[in-house]
Amino acid sequence: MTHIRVINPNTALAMTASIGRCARAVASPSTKVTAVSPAMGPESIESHYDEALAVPGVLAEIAAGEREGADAYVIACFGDPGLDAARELATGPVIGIAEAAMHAATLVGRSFSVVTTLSRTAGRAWELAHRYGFATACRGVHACDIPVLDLERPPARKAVTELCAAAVERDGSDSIVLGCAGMAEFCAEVSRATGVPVIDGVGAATRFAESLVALGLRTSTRGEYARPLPKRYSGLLRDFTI
Ligand code: 2AL
Repeated sequence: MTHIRVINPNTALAMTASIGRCARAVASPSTKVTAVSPAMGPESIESHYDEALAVPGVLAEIAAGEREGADAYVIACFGDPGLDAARELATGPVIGIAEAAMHAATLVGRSFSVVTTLSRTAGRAWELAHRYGFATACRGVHACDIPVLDLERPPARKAVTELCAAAVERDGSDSIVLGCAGMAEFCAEVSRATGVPVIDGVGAATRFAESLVALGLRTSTRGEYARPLPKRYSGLLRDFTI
């Protein structure tokens, strides 16, 4: 059995449960999905400050997964917080949902639009599109200006769906990438409303993680992603000493 640890980098437990449902809905029957969130960190991630302070909790969850023998990890926040550091720590593959969604989008069309939460998160989405090599394919990043934790409230689903439909028209794009793990459960509805492929990064990352495990592929330890050098960590970070 393949064990995938899906890490919600924020501490909102209702969102972790929703992320777990979305990952399990697409995972194969022989995959065990464990959805977790860190014991410390921000309740939602919608600034660079939130993102930076979410990373220690994400790394603690990777360390816990290593102790439990997880085969692969998903980082289920659209900023892909701590992805490089997690790869240095984990034995198995680690996939971020933004990276998974953007890769999936470019396998089913030439272009995509991202629909995100607050306007201030658009810069990070563009930064990741550039980093992953998809800046040309990404035709627009659109903010619904609904905070992450308000996505659970009923009006959010309609607002996000309408914005996705408008984004496809405005950008002339082939697909939609949902720019927050809290939107994962909107995927089917947005697909119906827009008529284009809609990519929820949680599902895409879960399936990519499974595929890499099935292919026997792990993060290369040859260069940059080698295990971090042992050294002393002090103060609040003392438990992170390797
Ligand atoms: C996110 C996300 O996926 N989780 C979170 O807390 N914030 N992304 C976003 N664009 O706000």
